[in-house]
Amino acid sequence: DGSELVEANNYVRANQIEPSKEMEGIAEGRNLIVVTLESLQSFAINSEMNGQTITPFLNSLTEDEDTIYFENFYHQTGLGKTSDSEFLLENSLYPLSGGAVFFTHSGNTFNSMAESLGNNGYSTNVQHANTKSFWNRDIMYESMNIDKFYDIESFEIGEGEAVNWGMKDIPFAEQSVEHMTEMQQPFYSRLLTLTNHHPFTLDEEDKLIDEYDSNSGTLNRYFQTSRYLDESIKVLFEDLKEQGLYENSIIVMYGDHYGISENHNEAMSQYLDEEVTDFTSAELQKVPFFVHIPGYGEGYVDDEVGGQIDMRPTIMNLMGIDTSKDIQFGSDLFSEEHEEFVVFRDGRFVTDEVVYAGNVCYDKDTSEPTEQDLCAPYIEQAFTELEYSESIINGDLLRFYDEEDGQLTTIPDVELKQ
Ligand code: GP9
Ligand code: MN
Repeated sequence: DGSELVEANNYVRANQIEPSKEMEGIAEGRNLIVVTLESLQSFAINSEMNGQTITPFLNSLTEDEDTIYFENFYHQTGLGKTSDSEFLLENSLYPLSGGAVFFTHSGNTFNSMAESLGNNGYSTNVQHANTKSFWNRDIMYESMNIDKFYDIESFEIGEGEAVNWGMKDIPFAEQSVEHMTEMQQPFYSRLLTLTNHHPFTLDEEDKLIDEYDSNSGTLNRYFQTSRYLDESIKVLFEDLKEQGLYENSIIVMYGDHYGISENHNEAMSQYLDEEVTDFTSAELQKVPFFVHIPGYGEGYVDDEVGGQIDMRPTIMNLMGIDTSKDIQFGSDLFSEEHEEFVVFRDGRFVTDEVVYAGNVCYDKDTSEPTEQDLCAPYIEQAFTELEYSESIINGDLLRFYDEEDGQLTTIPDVELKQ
């Protein structure tokens, strides 16, 4: 019942922190471009495969003066894969344990980032060259108040421009920027890439590096499709500059989930040159998170431990939009007060000191099991947090929340003490 909202709200308020003053509004009024880097894991960034660079363009961004790159950032998705990452991004709520929330709760009331930006004068859209009903996106995007969905019908796929799941990322990047030239500014445009998706197949001409040489064809090809994805991001940046959209935009990019599952542990251990333990597997859930602000000038690599749940509060603070009255489970990564505690959808968690996986508490420095006591206090918090988020979704509780004044509205059968 609605009393769960009261409890969840109390929990969120008790854990609320002050966003960074320094970063507040740094991108206010600019266009916001968010790119989902399909299946890209952090192990590919600033690394080589048999002497070949996997992501040269993204690597250059990690050293770029206008980019903050988060190297200890984890995905928190479950069965809903890409769609779960979109859900985390838009709502700063956890996805569900039992299925894709895009399918199970698409009729709910949400307070998405898109809706909030829309209320602040932004036109909002998603661009993705796939069938609109995939992951039930067409329905869910309406619930999240996204103005427009540029689905496969909005793209022209010429000869040789499709591979694997559909349109290749390079022509997709080009046409996405063309669409942006027609959008009402300021806009919030979200791009979902697709080529770096299992089974990671490419046309010969798009293979910019060799395959790897393990017993896993999947991992072997993954390096090549990651390399191709990287190239498409370079094209995206070039085209934004060419169209004069670059300077007045902020570009945020994140990896949505792992591309290489635990079925490929043997091949991964060959690549990493170490045994893949439960500890390693948890650490492999790191995905890249880039915040690129043209003209910023003070870029650096940030080692703050964070997760996808933090994207909404972090971005909204950059856009100068107050989220202190929103129900969010994440917080601003740039804030001094940000807590280094990331809960995975399956209950594993990571702090700056420990990793909890397979019911074992690992010391991050040694990668070895350590005293369970060091993890114990977090085990309950992880559970509580997932529970509160889940109860909000299952009860469609944001129906009873007034976003504007941040107050609980009348909840049947509950007496509100405020
Ligand atoms: C499909 C794309 C990929 O539209 O989002 O889906 P995934 O399998 O990664 O969730
Ligand atoms: Mn995906």
